[in-house]
Amino acid sequence: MKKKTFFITTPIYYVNDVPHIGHAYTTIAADVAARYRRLAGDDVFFLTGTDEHGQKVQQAAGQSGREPQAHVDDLHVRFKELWIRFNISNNDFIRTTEERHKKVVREILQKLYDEGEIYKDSYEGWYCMPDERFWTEKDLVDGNCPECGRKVEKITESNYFFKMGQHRDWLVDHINQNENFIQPKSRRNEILGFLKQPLDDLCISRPKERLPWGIPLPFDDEYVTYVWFDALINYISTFGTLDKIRSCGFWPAAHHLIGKDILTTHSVYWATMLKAIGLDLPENIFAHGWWTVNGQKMSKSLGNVVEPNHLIEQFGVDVIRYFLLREVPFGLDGDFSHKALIGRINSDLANNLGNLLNRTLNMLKKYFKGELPKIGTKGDEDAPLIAKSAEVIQEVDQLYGELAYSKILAKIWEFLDAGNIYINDTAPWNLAKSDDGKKRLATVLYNSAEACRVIAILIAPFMPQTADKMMEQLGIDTPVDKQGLDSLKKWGWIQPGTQTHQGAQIFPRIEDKAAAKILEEVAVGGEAPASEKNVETNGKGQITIDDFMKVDLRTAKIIAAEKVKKSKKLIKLKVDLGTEQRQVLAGIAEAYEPEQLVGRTVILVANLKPAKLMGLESQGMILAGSDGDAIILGGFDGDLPPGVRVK
Ligand code: ME8
Repeated sequence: MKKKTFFITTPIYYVNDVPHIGHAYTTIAADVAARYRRLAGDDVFFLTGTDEHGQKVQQAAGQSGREPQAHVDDLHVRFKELWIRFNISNNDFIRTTEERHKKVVREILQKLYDEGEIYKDSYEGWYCMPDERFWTEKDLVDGNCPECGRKVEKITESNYFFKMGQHRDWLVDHINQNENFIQPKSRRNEILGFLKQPLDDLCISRPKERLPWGIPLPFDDEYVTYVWFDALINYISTFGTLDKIRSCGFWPAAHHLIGKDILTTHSVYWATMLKAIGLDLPENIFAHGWWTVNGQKMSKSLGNVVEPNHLIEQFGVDVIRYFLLREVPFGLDGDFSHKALIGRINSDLANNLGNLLNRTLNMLKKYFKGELPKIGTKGDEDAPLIAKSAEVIQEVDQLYGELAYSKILAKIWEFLDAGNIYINDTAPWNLAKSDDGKKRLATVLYNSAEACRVIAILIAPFMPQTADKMMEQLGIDTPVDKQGLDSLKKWGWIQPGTQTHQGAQIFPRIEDKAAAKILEEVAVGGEAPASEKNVETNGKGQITIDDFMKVDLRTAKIIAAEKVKKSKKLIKLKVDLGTEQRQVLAGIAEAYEPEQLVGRTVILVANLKPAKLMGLESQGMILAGSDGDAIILGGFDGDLPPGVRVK
């Protein structure tokens, strides 16, 4: 029989910054679905990668003082390495600067141009630099970008447009007729609402003189391709030419997993692009929710970005994989806190999962020298356990269709509870007291070991390392993927006579003292790794250049200033960093009037943990020197644009 194919993707992430927990979330979710389909025996293709063109990346490269290519060559590795650490099983990692991708982008552009789907026109609009998007007058909110709230610029220029507007009616029909095309339902309604308005054509070029970092249009080399038109094509460029995409067996994708921030680009831009290219639409675009940290938006400027490498070092890979997908229903927003994470480790992993495996192996060792006995006397408690296993296996399979990760884990844990209850109800410690009881004990421990194996297979997509460790302790040599879901079809796969080896606890409890220490560290030091918190000196009070470079000094232009009420010293500043604006409080009111400050370029410590002064948040600190009462702001001899790194 021909194998079923399954194609799943993540967004390709911008390499303007290092990966954080939000990127890890989507990638782990895709990995779990890919691993499950492999266990089911499907032919799986799992794609992730990096988005390396466009304004954001060009700007980030400029700030690090490098050419864009050198910048992306360096930064994309952080993503690749993190995915290796997280045991991500992607089949390909695509970079949009690779020739194989650029070739397909050019092929598609030329085809659409030749077919009259792309035209040139002069355009006047409001442009948001950081978001790289044009807006019409009516879109603006208080004159600013409706998406990020930052200022926009009026731009008139000639550009190329993709005839997207003509596709509205069929797209609405498609969404209405295919319930699963956009999930969850609330997001689907959002897009249907958006499509009630006329749909504009899409500007798909940028003049090279304004933005050189992109793929040149094959029919006009004065222009480069708009970064989204380029990036979306990654989902098919992985297969080579248009002909190969049609014959590879993986298109259309089963799932494009994305965050809710990029739903319009996927469900409208990408869908209409595919239609124009003549390819089928993906089966499902799933827009999951947004992670905040302790109730706050994660942002570099607030210094609260959760660094996944640090979490892995502290808690281990599988714990993080489990927590992210268990804590929040996929599709809803979630809040990351160490307290919740420790709670899950202790209750779900140590108390429940660890306990079932541990007590089973412990009793096997005690009563049977670790060797799995044959089934002996059957009892009333057996059938409910076996029935629960079958029910959970079936429901888990259905829930994968909805990518309902949190419910899947809750279901698996129902079976775990059933396993622990089975042991409590059968009370093996009493059975061990008589010869008759021992025959029943053999059955109870056989069933408990089989329950542990079933659980190991079911959790393997979420916690692959843990599943392997469980198999090792159960003495099973056949790898999880060789056992596959087929091995769950009938109760009793594990062989009597198997020699089990009780090892270390797979999830030790985090005791109260250790938990308190972790929480205290987080409260004091934000999310930075300990190694970055302590600057070591060499005994002469000197630091290394690496230590100095940890301080992110940037040029910042003051765009507004006002005295803080009831404070003699503080001035509230709004500063522009090129890519963002920040509020900073400076103790310079006795030396400067607010009007003197607007328009000046100052030096900002940009990665300082935000602090509250007089109830107002300060997102950084500006540098000044003082001699007695005189305070003088640091600055430059000449003009520098905002956001430049100061070294
Ligand atoms: O948008 N919570 O890349 P990007 C949850 N290059 N998920 C989050 C998150 C958070 N706080 N922060 C980021 C781009 N994500 C484009 C995509 S695709 C053809 C081009 C995840 O680096 C989430 O998946 O800004 C979100 O959609 C994605 O990272 C945005 O990554």
